[in-house]
Amino acid sequence: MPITNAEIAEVFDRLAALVEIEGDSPFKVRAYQRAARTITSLPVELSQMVQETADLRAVKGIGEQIAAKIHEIVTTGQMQSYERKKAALPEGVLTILEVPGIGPKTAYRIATDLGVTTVDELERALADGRVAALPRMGEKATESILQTLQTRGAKGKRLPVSLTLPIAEQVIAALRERCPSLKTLAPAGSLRRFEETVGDIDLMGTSDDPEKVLDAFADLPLVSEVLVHGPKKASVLVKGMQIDLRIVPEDQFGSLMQYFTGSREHNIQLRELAVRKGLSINEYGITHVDTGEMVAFSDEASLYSYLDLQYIPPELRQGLDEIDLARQGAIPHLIEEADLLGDLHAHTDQSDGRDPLEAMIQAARERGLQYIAITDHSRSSTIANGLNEDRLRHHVQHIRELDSLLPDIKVLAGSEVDIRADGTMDYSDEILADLDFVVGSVHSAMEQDKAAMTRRVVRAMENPRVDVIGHLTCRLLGHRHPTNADVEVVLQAALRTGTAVEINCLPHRLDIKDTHARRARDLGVPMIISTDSHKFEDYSQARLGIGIARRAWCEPKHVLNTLPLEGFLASIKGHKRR
Ligand code: DGT
Ligand code: CA
Ligand code: CA
Ligand code: ZN
Repeated sequence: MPITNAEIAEVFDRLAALVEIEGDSPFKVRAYQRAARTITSLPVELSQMVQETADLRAVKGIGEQIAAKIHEIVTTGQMQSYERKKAALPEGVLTILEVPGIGPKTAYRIATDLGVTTVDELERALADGRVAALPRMGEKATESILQTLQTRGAKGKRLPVSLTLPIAEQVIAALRERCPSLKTLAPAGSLRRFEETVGDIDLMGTSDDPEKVLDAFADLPLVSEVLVHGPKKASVLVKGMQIDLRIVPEDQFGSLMQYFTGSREHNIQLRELAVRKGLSINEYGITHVDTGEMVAFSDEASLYSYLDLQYIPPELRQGLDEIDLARQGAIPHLIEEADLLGDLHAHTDQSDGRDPLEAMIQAARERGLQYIAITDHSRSSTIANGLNEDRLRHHVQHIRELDSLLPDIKVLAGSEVDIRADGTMDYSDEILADLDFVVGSVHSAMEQDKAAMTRRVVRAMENPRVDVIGHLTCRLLGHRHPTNADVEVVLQAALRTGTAVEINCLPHRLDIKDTHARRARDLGVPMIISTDSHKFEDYSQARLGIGIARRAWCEPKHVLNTLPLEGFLASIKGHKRR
């Protein structure tokens, strides 16, 4: 049960904070922080290095002392110096430290001077000015912390699904490594339904030895606080997010999963249906009310089938009309990640991406994509290092040269072109005409009123060279509200002009959102799921867009980049470029 690099890094990060609280030398603090960063970006697992008795000091940034600490945590699962410091801390410091914008010393002062131990209390102390009165705080800082607290990332608050998913996966991976007796382990709740924000993470598992699994769960190095620790269930805090874990025997897993996946509304409707059949549902099974006989379900599909329903994918369990449709056998086969054959929005180091063109193409090939569009920023996006006409010409030429050498992938020479405040495009029509693919996006003057913003986007759609509108509402989760564009009017214009609408997969964007995508689907507006990759790892965010599309009841036919290249190009051209 080896400890992962991410977990070791987390401990070093917290150690740095505790050392800072103690007022020890800043040199030490920085050394631990640096160690955490080094460890995070290490390509090999430290546990493996220790096992192979490799010299850790050979790693740049890891010296004698750090190496000894790593050795200790890998071999014993704990770091004594950290555990000692942690045990000596006043209550609440670690919890407060999880809140973004609060440094170690401030967290300590808030806990000791103000006696604040929970996030709720912290929120009050922020609001009534007690925190602002502390040294080095002030009103501006407290206001921004309060704002963060209210939108994201702390106990009792909701976090975007895109940020929650990696936390859940990290915990699942860590627990799996430590618990060979663990069989199934998967998220339920709002995370599984792919709600836009998640209040807490619900994990469901099966094991013959639940207590052992729950003990290991509470002991995970990622865990900053244990809230509940019982025989069947435990709750902990990881990175400020509450995680509940329930473990049952295998033959009950279907019922457990169904119950805790929700949504509440869906479950209420399901229960009403069951009552009409003389049945009652709970987390353990379905009971025949007249005889008292209970049936257990090891998987969800057999539970739905027992109620004469088609299986309902979690993303559709929203308490709308899904149960009626399942009774009629009308639940569609929803789009899946493997259906995506192309990615139509990617940046390189020519604008604000991290990786060179070659690396972006290579990663797309490795993902098995049949086509991609390279869409660097246009000239007006100066902060994003947008390309002027001259640089664009060279870039396009370079893309086409590379493309001609690669028989297994089509690389389209495109651009993400700014839609200017008046709705005109940032390159001339002549230049646009020479591109294979054009994403039109708003990146400036985002505060325009409804009429102006709507007119602006519609005008861009009316340009026959604009294939798709990128991140239509421009929201940044927790940071920026959507623009005032009238989405209904814009979608109608998309339909009329044959312009596609993007589902942007960047974790902080997720734009358009599920309800907009549902409307687009119902109207027949073509959609494209794009990652807007700024580095090659971003291609894997496609699953976030898939989650949105699935919540919008999308099948492959509703999303253009499920088409093979020829079909995709024909469809784009057929829609617009007559
Ligand atoms: P969240 O955590 O606020 O993002 O939303 P959920 O949906 O994950 O809600 P949560 O964590 O409170 O509970 C998970 C699911 O478990 C929920 O969707 C429905 C089910 N559930 C929880 N408590 C109850 C309950 O008291 N009655 C019923 N019928 N279902 C419940
Ligand atoms: Ca939940
Ligand atoms: Ca929960
Ligand atoms: Zn972009």
